[in-house]
Amino acid sequence: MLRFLTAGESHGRCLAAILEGIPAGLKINAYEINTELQRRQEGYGRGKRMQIEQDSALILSGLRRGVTIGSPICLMIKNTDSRINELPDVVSPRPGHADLAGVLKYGFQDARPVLERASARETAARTAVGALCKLFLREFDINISSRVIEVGGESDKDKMKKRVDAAVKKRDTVGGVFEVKAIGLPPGLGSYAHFDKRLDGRLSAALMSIPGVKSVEIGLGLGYADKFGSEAHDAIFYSRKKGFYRKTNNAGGLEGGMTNGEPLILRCCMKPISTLFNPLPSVDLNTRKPKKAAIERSDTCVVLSAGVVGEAVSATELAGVLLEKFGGDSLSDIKDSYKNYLKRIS
Ligand code: EPS
Repeated sequence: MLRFLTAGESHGRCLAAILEGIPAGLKINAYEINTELQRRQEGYGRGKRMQIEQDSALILSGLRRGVTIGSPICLMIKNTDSRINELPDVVSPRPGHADLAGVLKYGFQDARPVLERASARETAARTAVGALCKLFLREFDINISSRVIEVGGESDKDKMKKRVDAAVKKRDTVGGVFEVKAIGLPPGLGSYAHFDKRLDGRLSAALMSIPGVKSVEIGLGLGYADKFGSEAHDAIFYSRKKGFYRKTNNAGGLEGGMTNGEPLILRCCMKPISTLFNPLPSVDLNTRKPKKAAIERSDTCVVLSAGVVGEAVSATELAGVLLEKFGGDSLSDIKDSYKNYLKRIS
């Protein structure tokens, strides 16, 4: 079973993660992990923090001579900006962020302790974990990518940029839609046997847990709503060369909570970032008097970056279900079991 924890605050000493369950025998290249971390920092409309941080992960355990040994892998991403104790109190909660609910939940006097952990900065840790899982999946020719489908309602690249520029001009923010795609998956990962083993549920939870994601669609998603079944479901064909195959993929590669051998297609809506430089009305937590929401350094648009995080959290779930099906001690044993499975189903 694959499990991991992340820890760390946006302006604390570091972001950290411990990943347990990666088998022995996987070559780990820190460069690959750091490439993913740099990808997460990119995107038109990213904020000033991205010029301060050059995120890279230190691998503190779980390796010998660059190869995993089956023990927990500890990753650490140091924060350049680590002024958690000096930064000012946040006394007027930002609509759309965790601020107010967090203050009420924990009984804090201000929202700084809330935003420090609720910040999207945490996704740097999950991106590092996901990068390791992508390396593992690549051993089985399973590859994951993402792309921006829409920004501020526009799907043309130039018009997307114009929407971001318009948001900057208005001291506003803009969201959009990203798509995650996984190819090379065998049928049969995940299970219908118990609701919590359904891979569609697990992937949806992972993606929805990315700060700012407000919807997850699998395949046709909401597009199923106005279709007849005969228009929606993917007819099944067979040929000796291809085995079982489909000519459509409305299911987005998942049926009955399991992969069906087609590409996995996931789409997420990312809400506009909550911090507005032209803030919405809020309330002063001390006086309860009306006060404009706090302004924190932030981004204008993070849809591309959220897609990179989407790849990472999806890779983590996919690595988990692959290990659940094919065992988890050594990479070579898992590969043998995987090969036998592919042979049996072909
Ligand atoms: C982010 C780090 C944060 C924000 C942003 C994304 O750093 P700072 O608060 O120091 O600027 O820039 O987080 C948010 C906009 C948010 O609302 O959580 C990151 O590393 O992705």
